[in-house]
Amino acid sequence: MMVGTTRWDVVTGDITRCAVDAIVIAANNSLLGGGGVDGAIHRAAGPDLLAECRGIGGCPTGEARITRGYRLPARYVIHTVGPIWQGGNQGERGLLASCYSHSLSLARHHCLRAIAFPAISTGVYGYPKGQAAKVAARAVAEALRRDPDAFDHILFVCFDEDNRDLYDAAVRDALAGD
Ligand code: AR6
Repeated sequence: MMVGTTRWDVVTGDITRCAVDAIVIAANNSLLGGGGVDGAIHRAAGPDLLAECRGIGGCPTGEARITRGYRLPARYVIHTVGPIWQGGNQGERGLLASCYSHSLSLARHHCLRAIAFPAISTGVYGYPKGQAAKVAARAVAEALRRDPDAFDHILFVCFDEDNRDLYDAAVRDALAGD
C-alpha cells in the first residue's frame, strides 16, 4: 500500500533478517534482553548490542531508544517497551500507540527512512492481537499523515499468518480513515 510516497507492507517473516535502516525491538524496561523477538534480535546482532544497551540504563514503557545494529542486516535497532496487557484499563492503548509514534520520531530524527516493526506486546505481554493491530496501524497512519515525506518504507513483520491477516486488515482500515 502507498501512503503519499511511503510504501507500507505487512509481511510474514523473521524481523532479524530485514535489511532496513532500523528494526524495532519489543523490549522490556531493562533493555537487557529477554525472550521472543527481543531474544532473537540480540542473538542475531551479537554481544555488542547488549553492551551498548547496558550504557542506556533502561527505557520507560511507551518510549523508545536507539542503538547500532551490529551484526544485523539492519543498520540500527530501535528499542521500545510495550505495555503488559492488564485488561485494558491501565492505559495500555495509549502506551502501545506511543511505542509506534516514539519509534518513528526517533527514526525521523536520525534520518532513517525504512523501518520494520514487530507486533509489539502481542507475545509474552499478552495484548489481544486484533486490538494491538488496530492501535499499531492507527498510530503509524497518524505519524505518516503528520510527516508525509519522512519515510520511504514501513514494514509490519508478523511471525504468523493470523497476525499478518489482522495487521493487514488494520492497515487497510486505518488508511480508509476508519
Ligand atoms: N520476527 C518477527 N516477529 C517475531 C519474532 C521474529 N524473529 N519472534 C517473535 N515474534 P514478544 P512482547 C513475534 O513476546 O509481547 C521479551 O522477553 C511474536 O510472535 O517477543 O512485546 C522482552 O524482553 C509476537 O507476535 O514481545 C519482554 O520482556 C511478537 O513478536 C517481552 O518479551 C511480540 O512478542 C515483550 O513482550
